[in-house]
Amino acid sequence: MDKVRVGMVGYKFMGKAHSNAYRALPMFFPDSIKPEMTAICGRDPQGLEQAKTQFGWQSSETDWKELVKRDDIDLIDINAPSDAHKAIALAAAEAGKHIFCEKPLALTLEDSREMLEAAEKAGVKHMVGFNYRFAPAVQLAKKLVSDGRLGEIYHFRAVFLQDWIIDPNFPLVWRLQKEIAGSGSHGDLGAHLIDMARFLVGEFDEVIGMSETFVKERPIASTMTGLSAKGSEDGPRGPVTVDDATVFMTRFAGGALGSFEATRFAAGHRCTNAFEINGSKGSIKFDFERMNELQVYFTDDAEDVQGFRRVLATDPSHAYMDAWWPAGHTIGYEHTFTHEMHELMQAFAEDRQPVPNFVDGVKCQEVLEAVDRSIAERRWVSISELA
Ligand code: SOE
Repeated sequence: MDKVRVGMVGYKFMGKAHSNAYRALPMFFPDSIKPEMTAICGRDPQGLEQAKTQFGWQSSETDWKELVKRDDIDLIDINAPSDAHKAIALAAAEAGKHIFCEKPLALTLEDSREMLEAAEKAGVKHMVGFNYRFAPAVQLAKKLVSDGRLGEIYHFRAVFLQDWIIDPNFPLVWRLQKEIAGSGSHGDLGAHLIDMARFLVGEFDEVIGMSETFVKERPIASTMTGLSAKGSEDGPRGPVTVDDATVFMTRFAGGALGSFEATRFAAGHRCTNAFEINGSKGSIKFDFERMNELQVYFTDDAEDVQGFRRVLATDPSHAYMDAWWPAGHTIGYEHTFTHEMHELMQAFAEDRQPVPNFVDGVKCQEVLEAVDRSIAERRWVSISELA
């Protein structure tokens, strides 16, 4: 197989990020299988045409049902809003297409399980978009934990803090509507934290959480692109049906304790996706706003120089970095998607499932739902209850 012909559903924030990754791959990872940008799909013909030309797609479809039927497409890339994921993924699997799907995989655990089952039954490759795993500094964190250099892990604490809806007149966009988004900060941001925790520390055992919707009604949105939207302050308002903030605690199966906070009400924090891990031999700290760096502390450093050191994960020996620039020349958000698509293409080359895949999507959804249950029933919930 020398190329993978892609049909992509959605062309806004994630559509742009994925298109950029498909375009960058052949230039920076010339040994990778080449993704061919065969068709882009969206409902609004005008916006679609503009995206097709701007991003460099060969053709377009306004109906995803037509897209999944096309013989000239191998992979369906789903980055439409969350309520569309399941129907498209099931149809894609039915048509024998490989699937990449953005996170959170589905609106509910049950739906995500159906998607996994359909993909497995069809024998296709499946991947879920937890892009932050692919930051080289996060890969370094994984290596330090896996190699035992932090010793026994005691704590994982993570926050994903944003502030883009702190204005009570920010419009009621799809991300604030349960029937389209599934949940609010929990599924949008918390999902990334849960995946990061599973990647670095392992499976969750039990959780307890709480959440709040601080602004309960907002002006109806007229348009949304990325995280910006327009609406009229004086126009009609509608109910916010998701959480603005969710915090929870966990006990990991391996014995470590974890704490998590996802919020869109942290004034001054545009995209603080950060974690800290404390082990018996040391600690590490990561903050996506300084994504090229990992703070590392080892207990066996000489006493007079003990302290966190800033490791710049940009040497050729750091994951993916030999494909980019000389050491010290940093990379950004978009590179996480290029690395993610590289993993997907590697999975084609090696004929294996990419990682993270729908199994990881389902496991993340289990934790999301266990936290929701814990909040509704005001108690600790064991992940095994959702089996
Ligand atoms: C919006 O909150 C958002 O773009 C998420 O949807 C992404 O998954 C996250 O990476 C950044 O914030």
